[in-house]
Amino acid sequence: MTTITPSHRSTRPRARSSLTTLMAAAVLSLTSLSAVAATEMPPFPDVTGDVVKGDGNDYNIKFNIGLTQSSAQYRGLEYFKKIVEQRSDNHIKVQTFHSAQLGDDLQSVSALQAGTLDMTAPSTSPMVSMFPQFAVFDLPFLFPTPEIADKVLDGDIGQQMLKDASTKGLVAIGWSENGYRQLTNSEHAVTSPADLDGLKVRTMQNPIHLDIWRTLGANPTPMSFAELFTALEQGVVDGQENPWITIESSKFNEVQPYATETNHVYTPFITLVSERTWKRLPESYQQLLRDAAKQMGDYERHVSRVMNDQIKQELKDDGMKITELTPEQVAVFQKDLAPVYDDWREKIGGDLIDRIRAESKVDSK
Ligand code: KDG
Repeated sequence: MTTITPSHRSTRPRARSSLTTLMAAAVLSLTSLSAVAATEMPPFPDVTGDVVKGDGNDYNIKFNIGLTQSSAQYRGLEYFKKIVEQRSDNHIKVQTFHSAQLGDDLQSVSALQAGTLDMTAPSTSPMVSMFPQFAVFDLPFLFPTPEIADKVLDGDIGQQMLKDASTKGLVAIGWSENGYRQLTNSEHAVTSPADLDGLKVRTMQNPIHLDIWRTLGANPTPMSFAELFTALEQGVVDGQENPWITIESSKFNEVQPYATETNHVYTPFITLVSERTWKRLPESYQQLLRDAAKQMGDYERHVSRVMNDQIKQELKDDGMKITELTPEQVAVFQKDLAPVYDDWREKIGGDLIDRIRAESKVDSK
Protein backbone atom coordinates (compact mmCIF):
# COMPACT_ATOMS: atom_id res chain seq x y z
CA MET A 1 0.00 0.00 0.00
CA THR A 2 1.09 3.62 -0.09
CA THR A 3 4.19 4.52 1.88
CA ILE A 4 4.83 8.17 2.64
CA THR A 5 7.39 9.99 4.71
CA PRO A 6 5.54 11.69 7.54
CA SER A 7 6.43 15.34 7.57
CA HIS A 8 5.89 15.42 11.35
CA ARG A 9 4.64 18.98 11.07
CA SER A 10 2.96 19.94 14.28
CA THR A 11 0.58 22.74 15.16
CA ARG A 12 2.69 23.48 18.24
CA PRO A 13 4.58 26.83 18.20
CA ARG A 14 8.00 26.57 16.49
CA ALA A 15 10.39 25.14 19.14
CA ARG A 16 13.05 27.71 20.13
CA SER A 17 16.57 26.22 20.47
CA SER A 18 17.03 26.96 24.12
CA LEU A 19 16.78 25.11 27.40
CA THR A 20 13.67 27.15 28.29
CA THR A 21 12.02 25.81 25.16
CA LEU A 22 12.73 22.24 26.12
CA MET A 23 11.30 22.99 29.56
CA ALA A 24 8.29 24.73 27.97
CA ALA A 25 7.77 21.73 25.68
CA ALA A 26 7.91 19.43 28.70
CA VAL A 27 5.34 21.59 30.51
CA LEU A 28 3.14 21.66 27.38
CA SER A 29 3.22 17.89 27.05
CA LEU A 30 2.47 17.47 30.77
CA THR A 31 -0.33 20.05 30.49
CA SER A 32 -1.78 18.27 27.47
CA LEU A 33 -1.61 14.98 29.35
CA SER A 34 -3.30 16.61 32.34
CA ALA A 35 -5.92 18.10 29.97
CA VAL A 36 -6.57 14.64 28.55
CA ALA A 37 -6.53 13.13 32.05
CA ALA A 38 -8.89 15.81 33.36
CA THR A 39 -11.47 15.12 30.66
CA GLU A 40 -12.09 11.36 30.51
CA MET A 41 -12.96 10.17 26.99
CA PRO A 42 -16.04 7.90 26.86
CA PRO A 43 -14.99 4.23 26.45
CA PHE A 44 -14.92 2.62 23.00
CA PRO A 45 -18.07 0.62 22.21
CA ASP A 46 -17.42 -3.10 21.67
CA VAL A 47 -16.45 -3.97 18.10
CA THR A 48 -19.37 -5.96 16.69
CA GLY A 49 -19.67 -7.86 13.41
CA ASP A 50 -17.89 -10.88 12.00
CA VAL A 51 -14.37 -11.00 10.60
CA VAL A 52 -14.56 -9.89 6.96
CA LYS A 53 -12.98 -12.23 4.37
CA GLY A 54 -10.58 -10.31 2.12
CA ASP A 55 -8.47 -11.36 -0.87
CA GLY A 56 -5.54 -12.79 1.08
CA ASN A 57 -3.48 -9.59 0.70
CA ASP A 58 -2.42 -7.27 3.52
CA TYR A 59 -3.06 -3.54 3.40
CA ASN A 60 -1.66 -0.55 5.29
CA ILE A 61 -3.86 2.57 5.55
CA LYS A 62 -2.44 5.93 6.64
CA PHE A 63 -5.17 8.18 8.12
CA ASN A 64 -4.14 11.80 8.83
CA ILE A 65 -6.09 14.65 10.50
CA GLY A 66 -5.34 18.22 11.57
CA LEU A 67 -6.66 18.19 15.13
CA THR A 68 -4.47 17.12 18.04
CA GLN A 69 -4.12 13.79 19.81
CA SER A 70 -6.51 14.89 22.59
CA SER A 71 -9.36 15.80 20.22
CA ALA A 72 -12.63 13.90 19.94
CA GLN A 73 -11.81 13.47 16.26
CA TYR A 74 -8.57 11.59 16.98
CA ARG A 75 -10.42 9.44 19.51
CA GLY A 76 -12.75 8.55 16.66
CA LEU A 77 -9.81 7.53 14.47
CA GLU A 78 -8.55 5.23 17.22
CA TYR A 79 -11.95 3.54 17.27
CA PHE A 80 -11.95 3.29 13.45
CA LYS A 81 -8.52 1.61 13.65
CA LYS A 82 -9.79 -0.84 16.29
CA ILE A 83 -12.81 -1.84 14.17
CA VAL A 84 -10.95 -2.22 10.87
CA GLU A 85 -7.99 -4.16 12.28
CA GLN A 86 -10.18 -6.47 14.35
CA ARG A 87 -12.74 -7.16 11.59
CA SER A 88 -10.07 -7.72 8.92
CA ASP A 89 -8.22 -10.08 11.26
CA ASN A 90 -5.30 -7.64 10.99
CA HIS A 91 -5.07 -7.95 7.21
CA ILE A 92 -5.66 -4.19 7.19
CA LYS A 93 -3.38 -2.12 9.45
CA VAL A 94 -4.45 1.48 10.11
CA GLN A 95 -1.76 4.05 10.99
CA THR A 96 -3.31 7.19 12.52
CA PHE A 97 -1.68 10.63 12.45
CA HIS A 98 -2.80 13.87 14.17
CA SER A 99 -1.80 17.58 14.37
CA ALA A 100 -1.32 17.79 10.59
CA GLN A 101 1.76 15.53 10.87
CA LEU A 102 1.25 14.47 7.23
CA GLY A 103 -0.11 17.86 6.07
CA ASP A 104 -3.03 20.21 6.71
CA ASP A 105 -6.57 19.72 5.37
CA LEU A 106 -6.00 20.87 1.81
CA GLN A 107 -2.57 19.19 1.58
CA SER A 108 -4.11 15.93 2.83
CA VAL A 109 -6.95 16.08 0.29
CA SER A 110 -4.37 16.67 -2.48
CA ALA A 111 -2.33 13.72 -1.16
CA LEU A 112 -5.43 11.49 -1.38
CA GLN A 113 -5.94 12.57 -4.99
CA ALA A 114 -2.27 11.81 -5.73
CA GLY A 115 -2.44 8.47 -3.91
CA THR A 116 0.33 9.36 -1.43
CA LEU A 117 -2.07 9.31 1.56
CA ASP A 118 -4.98 6.92 2.07
CA MET A 119 -7.51 8.72 4.35
CA THR A 120 -8.28 12.06 5.94
CA ALA A 121 -11.35 13.72 7.52
CA PRO A 122 -11.33 17.50 7.04
CA SER A 123 -14.03 19.99 7.79
CA THR A 124 -16.20 20.63 4.74
CA SER A 125 -15.43 24.37 4.92
CA PRO A 126 -11.98 24.43 3.26
CA MET A 127 -13.32 22.12 0.50
CA VAL A 128 -16.02 24.39 -0.93
CA SER A 129 -13.85 25.35 -3.91
CA MET A 130 -13.96 21.65 -4.91
CA PHE A 131 -17.55 21.01 -3.78
CA PRO A 132 -19.62 24.28 -3.70
CA GLN A 133 -22.59 22.45 -2.18
CA PHE A 134 -20.58 22.01 1.06
CA ALA A 135 -20.91 25.78 1.62
CA VAL A 136 -24.45 25.18 2.91
CA PHE A 137 -22.91 24.00 6.18
CA ASP A 138 -21.18 27.37 6.59
CA LEU A 139 -24.46 29.28 6.64
CA PRO A 140 -24.87 30.83 10.09
CA PHE A 141 -27.28 29.19 12.55
CA LEU A 142 -28.35 26.57 9.95
CA PHE A 143 -28.78 23.66 12.38
CA PRO A 144 -30.79 24.54 15.54
CA THR A 145 -29.68 21.32 17.31
CA PRO A 146 -27.03 18.59 16.86
CA GLU A 147 -29.81 16.03 16.41
CA ILE A 148 -31.10 17.97 13.38
CA ALA A 149 -27.57 18.03 11.96
CA ASP A 150 -27.46 14.24 12.34
CA LYS A 151 -30.88 13.87 10.71
CA VAL A 152 -29.75 15.87 7.66
CA LEU A 153 -26.27 14.30 7.33
CA ASP A 154 -27.43 10.71 7.92
CA GLY A 155 -30.54 11.18 5.79
CA ASP A 156 -31.06 11.50 2.02
CA ILE A 157 -29.42 14.94 1.78
CA GLY A 158 -26.18 13.98 3.54
CA GLN A 159 -25.92 10.58 1.88
CA GLN A 160 -26.40 12.13 -1.56
CA MET A 161 -23.68 14.68 -0.71
CA LEU A 162 -21.30 11.78 0.05
CA LYS A 163 -22.09 10.25 -3.36
CA ASP A 164 -21.62 13.62 -5.09
CA ALA A 165 -18.26 14.11 -3.34
CA SER A 166 -17.04 10.66 -4.46
CA THR A 167 -15.24 12.06 -7.49
CA LYS A 168 -12.00 13.95 -8.31
CA GLY A 169 -9.90 11.07 -6.95
CA LEU A 170 -11.82 10.90 -3.66
CA VAL A 171 -14.33 8.48 -2.12
CA ALA A 172 -16.49 10.04 0.64
CA ILE A 173 -17.66 7.40 3.10
CA GLY A 174 -18.98 9.12 6.20
CA TRP A 175 -19.71 12.12 8.42
CA SER A 176 -18.52 13.02 11.90
CA GLU A 177 -18.63 16.15 14.05
CA ASN A 178 -16.39 19.14 14.32
CA GLY A 179 -19.28 20.87 16.05
CA TYR A 180 -20.70 24.25 16.97
CA ARG A 181 -18.16 27.04 16.68
CA GLN A 182 -17.40 29.57 19.44
CA LEU A 183 -15.52 32.86 19.16
CA THR A 184 -12.35 33.46 21.20
CA ASN A 185 -10.11 36.55 21.28
CA SER A 186 -7.21 38.16 23.10
CA GLU A 187 -8.64 41.68 23.46
CA HIS A 188 -11.97 41.94 25.33
CA ALA A 189 -15.35 40.35 26.05
CA VAL A 190 -17.70 40.21 23.06
CA THR A 191 -21.46 40.44 23.71
CA SER A 192 -22.62 41.99 20.43
CA PRO A 193 -21.39 42.59 16.87
CA ALA A 194 -20.49 46.13 17.97
CA ASP A 195 -17.68 44.60 20.09
CA LEU A 196 -16.12 43.06 16.96
CA ASP A 197 -15.21 46.34 15.27
CA GLY A 198 -11.79 45.86 13.62
CA LEU A 199 -11.02 42.65 15.54
CA LYS A 200 -8.63 40.50 13.46
CA VAL A 201 -10.40 37.11 13.38
CA ARG A 202 -8.85 34.04 11.73
CA THR A 203 -11.31 32.07 9.64
CA MET A 204 -11.09 28.79 7.78
CA GLN A 205 -10.20 29.14 4.09
CA ASN A 206 -13.84 29.61 3.14
CA PRO A 207 -15.64 32.59 1.52
CA ILE A 208 -18.79 32.41 3.66
CA HIS A 209 -16.80 32.50 6.90
CA LEU A 210 -15.01 35.59 5.57
CA ASP A 211 -18.42 37.08 4.66
CA ILE A 212 -19.81 36.30 8.15
CA TRP A 213 -17.07 38.14 10.04
CA ARG A 214 -16.93 41.07 7.61
CA THR A 215 -20.71 41.44 7.96
CA LEU A 216 -20.31 41.51 11.75
CA GLY A 217 -17.68 44.27 11.50
CA ALA A 218 -14.55 42.22 12.22
CA ASN A 219 -11.40 42.04 10.07
CA PRO A 220 -11.22 38.35 8.99
CA THR A 221 -8.06 36.52 7.79
CA PRO A 222 -8.28 33.03 6.17
CA MET A 223 -5.61 30.60 7.43
CA SER A 224 -5.00 26.87 7.64
CA PHE A 225 -5.65 25.26 11.03
CA ALA A 226 -2.00 24.16 11.27
CA GLU A 227 -0.82 27.80 11.36
CA LEU A 228 -3.42 29.03 13.82
CA PHE A 229 -1.82 28.52 17.26
CA THR A 230 1.38 30.35 16.23
CA ALA A 231 -0.63 33.19 14.65
CA LEU A 232 -2.62 33.64 17.88
CA GLU A 233 0.51 33.41 20.05
CA GLN A 234 2.34 35.99 17.94
CA GLY A 235 -0.65 38.33 17.73
CA VAL A 236 -0.90 38.05 13.95
CA VAL A 237 -4.63 37.62 14.59
CA ASP A 238 -6.66 38.62 17.68
CA GLY A 239 -9.17 35.79 17.60
CA GLN A 240 -10.50 32.62 16.03
CA GLU A 241 -13.59 30.44 16.19
CA ASN A 242 -13.78 26.72 16.86
CA PRO A 243 -15.70 24.26 19.07
CA TRP A 244 -14.86 24.13 22.79
CA ILE A 245 -13.12 20.77 22.45
CA THR A 246 -10.79 22.16 19.76
CA ILE A 247 -10.14 25.32 21.80
CA GLU A 248 -8.89 23.17 24.69
CA SER A 249 -7.23 20.31 22.77
CA SER A 250 -5.27 22.86 20.68
CA LYS A 251 -4.57 25.00 23.77
CA PHE A 252 -6.01 28.16 22.22
CA ASN A 253 -7.23 29.12 25.71
CA GLU A 254 -3.59 29.66 26.70
CA VAL A 255 -3.37 32.62 24.28
CA GLN A 256 -7.07 33.61 24.19
CA PRO A 257 -8.39 34.93 27.52
CA TYR A 258 -11.88 35.75 26.19
CA ALA A 259 -14.56 33.53 24.62
CA THR A 260 -18.17 34.08 23.53
CA GLU A 261 -20.55 31.16 23.16
CA THR A 262 -21.93 32.10 19.74
CA ASN A 263 -22.71 28.63 18.27
CA HIS A 264 -22.73 30.56 15.01
CA VAL A 265 -21.95 27.64 12.66
CA TYR A 266 -22.12 23.82 12.93
CA THR A 267 -19.24 22.23 10.97
CA PRO A 268 -19.19 18.55 9.96
CA PHE A 269 -16.09 16.46 9.21
CA ILE A 270 -16.22 14.35 6.04
CA THR A 271 -14.36 11.00 5.97
CA LEU A 272 -12.46 10.61 2.70
CA VAL A 273 -10.51 7.75 1.10
CA SER A 274 -8.10 8.06 -1.81
CA GLU A 275 -9.78 6.57 -4.89
CA ARG A 276 -6.45 4.85 -5.74
CA THR A 277 -6.48 3.16 -2.33
CA TRP A 278 -10.18 2.33 -2.66
CA LYS A 279 -9.78 0.61 -6.04
CA ARG A 280 -7.01 -1.65 -4.66
CA LEU A 281 -9.30 -2.97 -1.91
CA PRO A 282 -11.66 -5.95 -2.44
CA GLU A 283 -15.33 -4.98 -2.22
CA SER A 284 -15.62 -6.73 1.17
CA TYR A 285 -12.96 -4.38 2.61
CA GLN A 286 -14.56 -1.35 0.93
CA GLN A 287 -17.79 -2.17 2.77
CA LEU A 288 -15.84 -2.71 6.00
CA LEU A 289 -14.38 0.81 5.71
CA ARG A 290 -17.86 2.22 5.07
CA ASP A 291 -19.28 0.43 8.12
CA ALA A 292 -16.32 1.48 10.29
CA ALA A 293 -16.65 5.11 9.13
CA LYS A 294 -20.32 5.14 10.17
CA GLN A 295 -19.51 3.64 13.59
CA MET A 296 -16.61 6.09 13.98
CA GLY A 297 -18.95 9.00 13.18
CA ASP A 298 -21.62 7.89 15.66
CA TYR A 299 -19.06 7.37 18.43
CA GLU A 300 -17.14 10.59 17.72
CA ARG A 301 -20.37 12.63 17.80
CA HIS A 302 -21.09 11.09 21.21
CA VAL A 303 -17.59 11.95 22.47
CA SER A 304 -17.85 15.49 21.10
CA ARG A 305 -21.22 16.12 22.81
CA VAL A 306 -20.36 14.44 26.12
CA MET A 307 -17.15 16.47 26.35
CA ASN A 308 -18.44 19.79 24.99
CA ASP A 309 -20.07 21.08 28.20
CA GLN A 310 -17.46 19.39 30.42
CA ILE A 311 -14.65 21.17 28.57
CA LYS A 312 -16.46 24.52 28.57
CA GLN A 313 -16.58 24.27 32.39
CA GLU A 314 -12.89 23.25 32.51
CA LEU A 315 -11.98 26.31 30.42
CA LYS A 316 -13.95 28.51 32.84
CA ASP A 317 -12.22 26.86 35.83
CA ASP A 318 -8.88 27.50 34.10
CA GLY A 319 -9.72 31.22 34.05
CA MET A 320 -11.09 31.74 30.51
CA LYS A 321 -13.64 34.59 30.59
CA ILE A 322 -16.58 32.97 28.75
CA THR A 323 -19.53 35.18 27.75
CA GLU A 324 -22.76 33.16 27.50
CA LEU A 325 -25.09 35.16 25.28
CA THR A 326 -28.75 35.67 26.22
CA PRO A 327 -31.34 34.63 23.58
CA GLU A 328 -31.82 38.36 22.85
CA GLN A 329 -28.07 38.81 22.27
CA VAL A 330 -27.97 35.74 19.98
CA ALA A 331 -30.92 37.21 18.05
CA VAL A 332 -28.83 40.31 17.26
CA PHE A 333 -26.12 38.14 15.66
CA GLN A 334 -28.78 36.15 13.76
CA LYS A 335 -30.46 39.34 12.49
CA ASP A 336 -27.16 40.88 11.38
CA LEU A 337 -26.20 37.65 9.55
CA ALA A 338 -29.55 37.02 7.83
CA PRO A 339 -28.36 38.75 4.60
CA VAL A 340 -25.62 36.08 4.24
CA TYR A 341 -28.35 33.61 3.21
CA ASP A 342 -29.46 35.95 0.39
CA ASP A 343 -25.85 36.63 -0.69
CA TRP A 344 -25.08 32.91 -1.06
CA ARG A 345 -28.46 31.41 -2.03
CA GLU A 346 -27.74 31.30 -5.77
CA LYS A 347 -24.16 29.96 -5.42
CA ILE A 348 -25.13 27.19 -2.98
CA GLY A 349 -28.50 26.37 -4.54
CA GLY A 350 -31.76 27.62 -3.10
CA ASP A 351 -33.33 24.15 -3.32
CA LEU A 352 -30.66 22.60 -1.08
CA ILE A 353 -30.97 25.42 1.47
CA ASP A 354 -34.77 25.14 1.47
CA ARG A 355 -34.65 21.32 1.87
CA ILE A 356 -32.24 21.57 4.80
CA ARG A 357 -34.23 24.35 6.47
CA ALA A 358 -37.41 22.29 6.05
CA GLU A 359 -35.65 19.35 7.78
CA SER A 360 -34.35 21.74 10.45
CA LYS A 361 -37.71 22.98 11.69
CA VAL A 362 -37.71 22.31 15.42
CA ASP A 363 -41.00 20.55 16.29
CA SER A 364 -43.13 23.19 17.97
CA LYS A 365 -44.77 20.55 20.21
O1 KDG B 1 -8.05 19.24 10.33
C1 KDG B 1 -8.62 20.12 11.25
C2 KDG B 1 -9.65 20.93 10.55
O2 KDG B 1 -10.40 20.17 9.64
C3 KDG B 1 -10.63 21.57 11.47
O3 KDG B 1 -10.09 21.94 12.66
C4 KDG B 1 -11.21 22.68 10.70
O4 KDG B 1 -12.49 23.78 12.31
C5 KDG B 1 -11.52 23.82 11.58
C6 KDG B 1 -10.61 24.97 11.52
O5 KDG B 1 -10.85 25.91 12.28
O6 KDG B 1 -9.69 24.94 10.67
